[in-house]
Amino acid sequence: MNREKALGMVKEHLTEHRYIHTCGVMETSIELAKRYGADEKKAEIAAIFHDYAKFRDKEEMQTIIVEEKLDQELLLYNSELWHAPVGALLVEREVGIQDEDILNAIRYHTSGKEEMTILDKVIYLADYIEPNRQFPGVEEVRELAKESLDQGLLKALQNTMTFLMKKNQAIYPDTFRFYNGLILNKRR
Ligand code: DGI
Ligand code: FE
Ligand code: FE
Repeated sequence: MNREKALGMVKEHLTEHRYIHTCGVMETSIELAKRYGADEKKAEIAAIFHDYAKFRDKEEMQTIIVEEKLDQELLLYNSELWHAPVGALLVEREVGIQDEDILNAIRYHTSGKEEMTILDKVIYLADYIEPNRQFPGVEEVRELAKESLDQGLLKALQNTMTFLMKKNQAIYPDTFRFYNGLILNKRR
């Protein structure tokens, strides 16, 4: 699928703000894919569709999680996590994308998981550092991302987990596994 067609398909599902974010993730994903050796075309398509389900009704996402037998534990955690696995399913079903590498990058873009491919990591990090993002700590992660994919990810995860913990929010197990994997790999 070409970029224009993909952007046109996703645009009707997003707000203006989220569409601008999506374009930023697309540009940053391609840069990171070049730098760290992921498939640039897959990175482009995964980035364009990564937030496809962001504005679905909670009830619709809940029904999909139950009926499609996604991880039922998701229902215990922040509903912000749901748009990633639900998005992967809907992008396959409604857009017709079948490439598992692309679908996985969408599926794990919010939580991460223990074993992430380079493409999964590229999308996760691009989502965090794309140029329209403005929050404390993002500049430090942008700098780290120029030198090391894993160092950038580690700082991004530390920021996110600290942020969630300060708000008394639970940390989804895959997020912990992603974090632990990065720490344990680094020591190897
Ligand atoms: O969709 P975006 O806003 O572009 O970014 P995202 O897909 O990374 O979603 C971020 C949201 O997900 C943010 O509100 C924090 C939440 N989140 C991420 N990891 C976890 C989490 N929430 C909980 N409870 N636990 C997590 O591990
Ligand atoms: Fe998202
Ligand atoms: Fe996003």
